[in-house]
Order: sequence, then structure tokens, then C-alpha cells
Amino acid sequence: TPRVFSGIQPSGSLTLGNYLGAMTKFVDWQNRGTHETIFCMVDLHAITVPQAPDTLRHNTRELCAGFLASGIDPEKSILINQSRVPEHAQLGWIFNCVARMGWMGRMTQWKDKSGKNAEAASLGLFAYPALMAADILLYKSTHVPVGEDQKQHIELTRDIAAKFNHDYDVDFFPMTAPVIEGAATRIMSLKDGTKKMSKSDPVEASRINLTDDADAIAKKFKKAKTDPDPLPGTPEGLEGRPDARNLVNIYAALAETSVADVLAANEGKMFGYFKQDLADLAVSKLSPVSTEMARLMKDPAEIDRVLARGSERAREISVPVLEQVYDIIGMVR
Ligand code: AQP
Repeated sequence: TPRVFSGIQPSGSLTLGNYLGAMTKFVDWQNRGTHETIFCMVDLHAITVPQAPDTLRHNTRELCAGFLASGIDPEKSILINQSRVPEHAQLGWIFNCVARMGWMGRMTQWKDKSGKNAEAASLGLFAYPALMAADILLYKSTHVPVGEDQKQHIELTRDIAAKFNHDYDVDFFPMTAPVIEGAATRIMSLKDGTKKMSKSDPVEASRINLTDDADAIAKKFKKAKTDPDPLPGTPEGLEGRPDARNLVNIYAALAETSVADVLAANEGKMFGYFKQDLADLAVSKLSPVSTEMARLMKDPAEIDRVLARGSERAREISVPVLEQVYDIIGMVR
């Protein structure tokens, strides 16, 4: 069966960006039923930057609750946390030896996250995309639904697969395709329309979290950055207006419609009013998810059972694949 794999880091509370850019797409893939679907809480990726142990544990369980509340069915999809399936780290090491330093140094996420002081960044942060390639290729996944920011890492995954296949003269790993579609491939910060909305942004008002209540959501949208002009009638009118464009994109994604349709219906409206509509829409879409997350979080033992079962199922696939890889590269078994 062809497989779809994707992951989310338990590096904070799920944002509206993660939800619209990733989670809702995962649910679509699962329900389409054309592929086996595997979704992962990538806890080993999260520790590439410092994480307090109790917070990491909490965030991992909460992320799992987020998957379940958004509609991931652990019977239909395989739901795992990365550290529970040791083959991820094992294949990750092998890919550290396939990937080249120069490739990794060109990753924009590495440049952004390591910042001005790359010397002080963890080695894990540099190697992160090789582990991500292992996450995907361990299941020989052909499609990876992601937000726009992950496109470069998927291309690197293809480079790693191609180099492995070439170096060992095998046709073993598939060429994975990123799937980046819809109005919500890049949700921006509510405080800066040129910056991605991010879990780890120190400015709380820059993002909507799935754990925010109706009040917090309304306040954050009310205070979101915009410009003084009203909504234009067509998408061209959003050019050079990143903050305005972001709010319209969010509306379109939540309403499951196109930006053009949102603008046609709201031409000339002032953003003060549009933001109220947006807040109402966001609350109506997100509050069932956050209520269900809170309910699930009351029983962490059940969440742990879901993850334990998921890792058993994942290892039925990952153990034989890793055995074949070890055989290909010449490890004595
Ligand atoms: N702003 C976004 N718009 C659309 N999609 C997004 N994704 C993340 N932010 C946006 C998508 O969500 C999935 C999981 O992302 P991740 O947890 O692996 O890490 P990230 O991309 O680095 O996301 P964050 O929220 O910004 O986390 P931190 O702050 O820890 O780095 C991916 O498919 C991603 O594209």
C-alpha cells in the first residue's frame, strides 16, 4: 500500500497554522482511504532546542489529544511518538552519513533557527532534516502533506533517497512528493504578516492556539495587525498587504472556500468588522476541537495506550525496512 507520513513537533501548543496547514490535511488523507496514513509526534525533533522534560511530556500528550480531537482515528491511521519507534533514530544515523554538510547548511530553517550564533546551536538542529528524511523513508512514504515551510526539507529527503539508492546501487527508497495545497499553506503571525505563525514565537499574541478559549481568540484577532484600507474586491488588491492577506487567507481556510470568494462577499468592508466575523468563524470551528482536547487530557493513561498501540503497528513496518537497510549497507546481522 502507498503510504502518507507526516509529523508535528511537541514543541509548544498547536497553533492555527499547524491546524490549517497540517492537521486538517492529515484528516483528509486519512478519510480519503487511498493510502495508509502514519502521523507522528516528533519528540526527537523537539529536543533540537531546549525543552523542559515535564513540559515536553505534557506537550506530547496534548498534541496526541489534538490529533484525536481533529479527527485522526487511531484505528484508521497509525499514530505514534517518534522516540517510541527506535528505528527512526537508527535510520537517522545512517542518513547522517548519506547527507552532506553542504546540503544541510543550505536549509533555510537551519539558518533561521540557528540565527547569528550557529556555533552555539545543537548538532541535532543541524542534522534535523536527515532525521526527518528517516521519519518519512522508514515507511517508504510517497506523499508528505506539509506547510510551505517544510518544502525544502522534503526536497532534501529526495536527495538523500537518491544518493542512498545510487551509492548502494539499489532501487530501495521512493522519491517522496511534498503535498502543499489549499489557502492555508503558510499562515502568518498576527503581529507580522511577513513572519510565519509559530508555536515557539515568544509573542503570545502572534498566534492562535488550539487551547485558547473564545475570549482569547476574539482578543487576538481584534489586536491583529492590519492596514487602514478596507477589503479589496479581488486577490490582486491584497498585493503588498501581507497582514491583510493573512487574515483573508485564514478566513478562507476556516470557511473552506477560496480567497476570491471571501473578497467578493466582503468587498469594501473595514477590517475592524471583518476581524469580528473572523473571530466568530474561528471560535465556531475551533471550539469543538479544543473542548474535545480538554476532555481527552483528563485521561492521559488512555492517550499513552493509543501511542503504545501505534508504535507496535509502526514497528511491524519499520523493523523489516531497517533490517533491509542494514543488509544493503553491509552490517553483519
Ligand atoms: N504557520 C504555518 N502555516 C502553515 N503550516 C504550518 N506548519 C507550521 N507552521 C505553519 C506546518 O505544521 C506542521 C508541523 O510543523 P512542526 O511542528 O514540525 O514545526 P514547524 O514547521 O517549525 O512549526 P512551528 O509551529 O513553527 O514550530 P516551532 O515553533 O517549534 O518551530 C508542518 O507540516 C508545518 O509545515
